[in-house]
Amino acid sequence: IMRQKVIFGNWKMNGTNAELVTFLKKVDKAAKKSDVVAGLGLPFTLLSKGIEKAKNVKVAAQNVHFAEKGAFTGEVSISMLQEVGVQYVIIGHSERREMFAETDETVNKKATALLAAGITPIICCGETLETKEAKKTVTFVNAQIKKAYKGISAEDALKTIIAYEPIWAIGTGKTATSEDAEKVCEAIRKNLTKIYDEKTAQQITIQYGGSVNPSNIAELMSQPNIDGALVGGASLKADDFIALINYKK
Ligand code: G2H
Repeated sequence: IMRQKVIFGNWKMNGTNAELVTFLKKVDKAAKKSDVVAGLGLPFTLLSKGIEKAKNVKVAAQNVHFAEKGAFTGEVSISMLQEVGVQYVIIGHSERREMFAETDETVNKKATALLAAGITPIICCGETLETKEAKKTVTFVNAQIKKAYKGISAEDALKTIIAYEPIWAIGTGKTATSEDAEKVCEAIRKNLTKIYDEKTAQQITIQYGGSVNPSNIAELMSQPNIDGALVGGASLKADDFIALINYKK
């Protein structure tokens, strides 16, 4: 995949199959006419229905285990996701890092395994308020990215998406200013140039996430290094999601 405008919703632990069907009836039509790649991160129980009903909306899982199979109670493998047709997986979301022991190492293992299976990982990174106030955001995020991409070739890196989500902006109503978000996304791209090369770095899609909504998306998307958005709360209502993917209109 080449660098493109990619707006994904992230339903987190929300939604029923019935709600998803109603949502997609409206959103799928809008996605067909939108000039961005629209997608939806769904809980495991909604993936099959999402894939069945969404023709113009990509479907992502919100987690996966890196092992092929085995004694991992409560986990889902890559081939299980492939069986239902999943093509994208969000990995390393800060909620999983904070509450479910996700680490840079497991993120790297998941990214590596997903790429080997031909699935696009959406790799999340982002700093806490404490790190931001200590002015260590770029150092911290660069370290997360470096560890996430450890051992991954430039060719495979091109098949990934990065989501920069400052933790202090998630679900708090506090969005990073578009300038702040741009600065960090620019730093991430510079870091990718160091890890790989300029050409590779220029082709990787970088999303911003953290209290994105219909009224702030256009300004965020107008930043040169912000190619897309990962949207939680505002992706739950069809009308809001349609406004997000039609931010240009
Ligand atoms: C960040 C984002 C979606 P929200 O977690 O991944 O959620 O838009 O609700 O801040």
